[in-house]
This record gives sequence, structure tokens and C-alpha cells, in this order.
Amino acid sequence: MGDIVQRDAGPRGVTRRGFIAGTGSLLSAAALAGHPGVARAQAARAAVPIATGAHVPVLVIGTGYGGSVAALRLAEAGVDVQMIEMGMSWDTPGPDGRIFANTTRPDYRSFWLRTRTKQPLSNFLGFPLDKDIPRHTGILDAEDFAGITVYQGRGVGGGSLVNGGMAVTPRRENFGGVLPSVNAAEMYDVYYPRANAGLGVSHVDPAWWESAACYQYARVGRKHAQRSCFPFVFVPNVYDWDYMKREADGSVPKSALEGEVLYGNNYGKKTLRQTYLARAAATGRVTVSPLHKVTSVAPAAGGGYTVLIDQLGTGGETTATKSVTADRVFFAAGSVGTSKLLTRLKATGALPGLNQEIGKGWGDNGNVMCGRANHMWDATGKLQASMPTAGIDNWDAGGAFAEVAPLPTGIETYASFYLSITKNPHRAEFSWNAATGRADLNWQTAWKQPSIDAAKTIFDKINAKEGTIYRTDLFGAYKIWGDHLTYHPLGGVVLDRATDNYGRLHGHRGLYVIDGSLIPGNASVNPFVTITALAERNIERIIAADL
Ligand code: FAE
Repeated sequence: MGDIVQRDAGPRGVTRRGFIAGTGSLLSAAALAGHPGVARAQAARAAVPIATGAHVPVLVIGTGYGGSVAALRLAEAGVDVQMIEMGMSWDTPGPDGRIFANTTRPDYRSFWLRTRTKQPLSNFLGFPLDKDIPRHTGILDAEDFAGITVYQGRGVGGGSLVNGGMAVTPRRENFGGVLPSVNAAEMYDVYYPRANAGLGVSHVDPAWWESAACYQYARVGRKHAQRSCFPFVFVPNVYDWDYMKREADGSVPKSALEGEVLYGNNYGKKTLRQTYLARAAATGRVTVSPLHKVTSVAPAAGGGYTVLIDQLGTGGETTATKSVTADRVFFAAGSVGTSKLLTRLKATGALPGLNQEIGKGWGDNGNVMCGRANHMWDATGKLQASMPTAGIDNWDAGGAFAEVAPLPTGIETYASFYLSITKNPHRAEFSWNAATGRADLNWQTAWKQPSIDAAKTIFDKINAKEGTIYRTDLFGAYKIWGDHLTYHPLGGVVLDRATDNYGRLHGHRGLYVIDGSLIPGNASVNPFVTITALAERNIERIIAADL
């Protein structure tokens, strides 16, 4: 595998036209990556969703980071792969000619099966921001559990469709605390570099950043961090920086500079559709069935597994129920999706061999948000690029890594805004609730307190130094902390506990987990590079040993 990986990987593997065509279809990306005839054949294949009664060698549940890595590497190894994705394909423009809705103007495309938006920032200057929208299989799921709302991407590309693109490799000295059973030397020598290349990760041009109007908010963030003696670090991103420069000079349609992020980027961002999934499609061996949701996996009489799938309409209704068989199944439905599915399959006896670790070890990556009110001389700019570039690293001293986040409202807010990733020790567990027919998560609201305490080690000090205060208008009336949510669900099917040290589920041969549910609750930084690198490590071993 090594050769192919090294030659094809990296941002240059995807053409500029691919980005400008933007978030266009996976198939158009494939057309750019390969011969037009091959692309036509792939288009024909991928346009047809999986049929009931089909038998496939490998079925991958979900098209996020873990699923995309698995599909690409299996296809390169000569294996045909069927990917099942509950969200939409996101390749067709809406009535405004754009595929995705703007962050400031949410519409039917924005939320997964909600009739009212549930924006992470619910209020501004005392006014509630949420509004009614038509119920639709939109792109951002705000999934409510008793003590926490978990934000997730829905559609072909998973979380890569909605995230901020911050592509952070944890500091090596912190890795032992993230994945204790994994050889760090291998990860930092082989799999992190492979993941960063495959995702198209790069740094912003520092000279441009110093003068760009759209990063004034980040420069204010740096000034305040450094005046309080905190380490301020630049972090890479998957956004195409050349494209952003051209947004700034007005020569291309705007995306990051128009605040696009939460409901998708119409241009500029290298999601999985432009990277791993485009390369997977170009092999001609990978088929994707969007608006298909896996509901059951159980051993089949003749070997392999019977997989039950609901085909969905855009109102969320089931339009068909399908039964297929697969020799091997990869669970890549994300930390929440995979944990919920396996918790149910264990409890209902569909997969009786699963062990007691299923559903355990779930964490929120210590996410907590806050804003600070600056003085008038510290304007943060009415133009703010939606892609973060930097953070305050107080992990060793105070247990927090705080991303300097944009607040792209289009007006001057004099606010500095932060998403902190903190060392929060609490771990929750999924359990099956037979009465409601749902998997519950026992996260407690009060468990965010260690995260707030860790974030305060940074922001109390900055406020004291600058003579500033916390904003109290962003998350409700007089509420300082955005402590009701996470963007970074991790764990639930932890590596080397619920699975072996490579993601093979205990008790059932041919079942694998390859997503964020393997990481026990905290990655010390934003997680998708670690999810991708771990998937690269695990799939290499699985292909070599099992196939
Ligand atoms: P994920 O990407 O969630 O993919 C799972 C896929 O499975 C989804 O497409 C689901 O629709 C699909 N699925 C679920 N259940 C089923 C089913 N039963 N049948 C069929 N399909 C199913 O999983 N991380 C960073 O590192 N940097 C950032 O800047 C960043 N910003 C973020 C901003 C937001 C608003 C959000 C929501 C997340 C952000 N994240 C960020 C987190 C990151 O996107 C997340 O950790 C990864 O996407 C998780 O990858 P997985 O492969 O585990």
C-alpha cells in the first residue's frame, strides 16, 4: 500500500478546479481525478443505491473520516466496498443556486429533521437567534441527550461537511494520555503524516495572516494571550488558503469570508468529498448509498452478516426497507452513531458476543465555549474568516487548549470568542432503554464544571490583565458558559477494550469499528486528524492480516 499512498496523497492530489467546483458531487470530483470514461462508469454505479438482497464483500456504515479511510484503502487493496450513509449526498444546488445554506440564514438545508433551528450560539445582545424551518434531512444534527446536545454532520462526508477544518495533531507528549495502547512512534512517524497528507492539511501564510482584515479577531486573540503569558500556537486547517486570499481580493465567490461553515461551505474547504472520498470513487470500487440508514447487523445463516437498512425520504420517512448481506461490516457511524447501534444490537441479542465495554468510555472532548467583551480599542472586525487558525495552549498548566474562534456576524461585536478543549475526567455510558426504544446517554450537566474551571485558568487571567469581562448574552440571558453541548463526541466503543487494539470487535469475526468511538473521550485537541490517523493505522493492519 505504501507506494500508492505516498504518491497520491497530499493537497496536490486534488486539482484547483475540484475545489472551485467546490462541494460539488463526489462524482464530479472523481471525474477530475480520473479518466472521463471511468468517471462515467462510476457515476452509473454510484447513482444506483444498494438493492435489497444484495451481497457485498464489505459494507461500511457512515461516510465520515473513519469510513472514508476504510473505503479508500480497502478499494486500493482490490476490495469492492458499499458505503451506507443516512444523510444526503449534497451534490444538488437549492433554489438559490447554492448547495449549502449560509450560517446567518439557516433554512431547510441546515438541520437534521428539526422544525426549529438549534444554533450553538442561541442568543445575541439579548435576542434569541433560533427560527422555524421546514423539517428536512439537513446537514447539521443537534442530537439531544438528557444532559448534553451533540452536534454532528449528516451527509456524504460526515463531520467534514460542517466542521471548522482545524486539523490538529496532538502534541506528542500528550499522546499517551489519548490512546495509551497505541505505539506513539508509529503514529508520529507514519500515520499522522499519512493522515495530514490525505486530508490536504496546510498552514495559513503567516505574512498574509498578519495583515488580512478577516483575521483581525485572531490577532486580537493573540495579543491578549501573549500579554497574559500564554503560549499562542498556529494550527493548520484543510481550507484552501489560496482560495481564501482570492475571496479577500474579490476575484472568486466567497465562502469562509461570507461566514460559511456550520451548514456547509460552498467553496474553498477540502472536505472528505474532495480528498479521501474522491480518491475512493476514482478506484471504481466504491459505491455510496445516501439517505440509507443501517438499523441492524446480525450474523447471517450462511456466514457473514445480515444488514437491515431503511431508505429515507427527505422528510425523514422510511420509503423502503432493505436486507443485504456482507462478509465484513465496518462501523463508521461516528462516536454517537456507532455507540448507539452497538448498544442496541448487544442489548437486543442481535450481536450477543459483544463484550461489556460496549457503550462505555464516552466523552465530550472537554468542549466548552465562552466570549469576552473587549474594549473599543480592541475591535475584532466585522469581516471574520470562519476558519480558525490559532489557539491558546494551556494544556500542561491548566488543562485547556482554547481555539480562537470566529464570530462571523457581519457587524463589529468587540467580542473575542473561544472554543476550549479541556481535560475533563468524566466519562458517560450509553444504555438501551427498551421502553422508549432508544439508547440513552447518562452524561450529567454538572460534569462540565471541570471544563469551565480549566477554561477559567486562561480567561480569568486574560480578563484581569485586560480589564475586560465575559459576555453573558451568547448562550441565553446572563449565561457565560456554552456548557450544554459538544462538537467533538468521542468514545463509546473504546480501542483495546470493546475491540482489540486494531478495532476488531470482540465476539464476532468480521466486524470492525473505525471511527471516533474508538478514542476514549478526549483527544487533547480537535479530533479529526487523530481519528483519520488511527483509521489509517488500523486499516493497514486489517488489510494485511484479515483479507
Ligand atoms: P462522522 O464524521 O460523524 O461520520 C459518521 C457518519 O455516519 C455521518 O455522516 C452520519 O450521518 C453517518 N451515520 C450515522 N449513523 C448511521 C447509520 N445508522 N446508518 C448510516 N449512516 C449513519 O464520524 N474536528 C476537528 O478536528 N476540527 C474542527 O475544526 C472541528 N470542527 C467541528 C465543528 C462542528 C460544527 C462539528 C459538528 C464538528 C467539528 N469537529 C471538528 C469534529 C469532527 O467533525 C468529528 O470529530 C468527526 O467528523 C468524527 O469523525 P467520524 O469518522 O468518527
